Amino acid sequence: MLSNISNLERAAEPSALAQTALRLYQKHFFDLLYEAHTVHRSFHALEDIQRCVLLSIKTGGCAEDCGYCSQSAHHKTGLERRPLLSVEDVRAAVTQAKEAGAQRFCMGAAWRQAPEGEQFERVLDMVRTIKSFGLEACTTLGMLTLAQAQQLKRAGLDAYNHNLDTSREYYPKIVTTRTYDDRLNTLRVAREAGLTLCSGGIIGLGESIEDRCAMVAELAALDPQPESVPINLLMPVPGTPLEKAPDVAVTDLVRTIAVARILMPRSRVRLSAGRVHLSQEAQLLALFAGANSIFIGEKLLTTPNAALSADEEMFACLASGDVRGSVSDAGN
Ligand code: SAM
Ligand code: DTB
Ligand code: SF4
Repeated sequence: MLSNISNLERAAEPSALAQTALRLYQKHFFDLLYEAHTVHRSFHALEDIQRCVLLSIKTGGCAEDCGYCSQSAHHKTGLERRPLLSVEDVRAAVTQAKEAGAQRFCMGAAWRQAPEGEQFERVLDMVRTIKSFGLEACTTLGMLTLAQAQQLKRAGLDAYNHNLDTSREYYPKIVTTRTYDDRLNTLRVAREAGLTLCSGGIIGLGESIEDRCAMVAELAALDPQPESVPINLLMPVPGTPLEKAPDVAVTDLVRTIAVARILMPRSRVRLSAGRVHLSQEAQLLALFAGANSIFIGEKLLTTPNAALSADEEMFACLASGDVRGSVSDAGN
């Protein structure tokens, strides 16, 4: 019943891998779940679910026109713009994140490309600050030059986040101010500087099943594969072109995670944006299918996240099987 995905197939071209991804995606839901969970168990410890905290260090006014984003200057979203935070602001946020049990701290900036000069120096100081707390450090600052990537690496940065977002084919329907190859190039630059890669995408942009599979295939074809793969469920933002994008079935989100888990067995797959729209059961299904990280805290970058208390309850259910609120309480 398990697909025998050979090493050869794993190292294949994105288009060949996309066929494999589609074949997996279209399996019976339970067969796919079974296979993904089997892969998950053989590569990861079940209790290893990483908690990360996000902080928007520079908010809004971005020159890119990403159709989903609250921070693009091309859309009227009413978001309050905020210039680059101070290192002390970041220190306070990292202190709080550590207290909340985070293992990784990720800073996001609404830049098309990371700036040069004082602002970049400040970001390097922020990275050093995160590392002084013993947390993994990740940043997402837009496009990078090799020299910038090397400076970030020297400051102690572990990972660089830069998402492919969707398939190569669908990409121009979502973003017109940069190309898919620009994205892949920044990933190459970050890798060349010795940073680990965090790259994933968004489900719910109106994309087809084929687009989802092609995106996972593009990621899986990177050699080496990204160590971290965030799968975001679109947070629809009023004022963006995608504010009324069609809803996604939970099974489709879970199928995408399962395919990512099978094709990138060693990567950390992150159940990222959109948890606030998922029931506890849906999130548990995503974790069963191979996700092994979540963002914690009340905010993602600009949109709300699941409450810490709800996450604690979810982890308690996982650990003990003590389902709060019994079936009979639910009126059955
Ligand atoms: N400007 C940088 C960039 O685009 O690489 C970093 C910040 S950007 C907000 C980081 C990622 O967040 C995007 O690549 C996208 O995948 C995700 N994202 C942004 N807005 C989102 C939304 N409304 N719903 C889900 N994911 C979103
Ligand atoms: C990623 O893939 N998801 C995170 C992180 N990488 C930077 C960001 C999610 C942002 C969701 C929309 C918002 O809060 O603005
Ligand atoms: Fe800018 Fe990143 Fe938002 Fe695109 S996703 S508009 S690059 S902040």
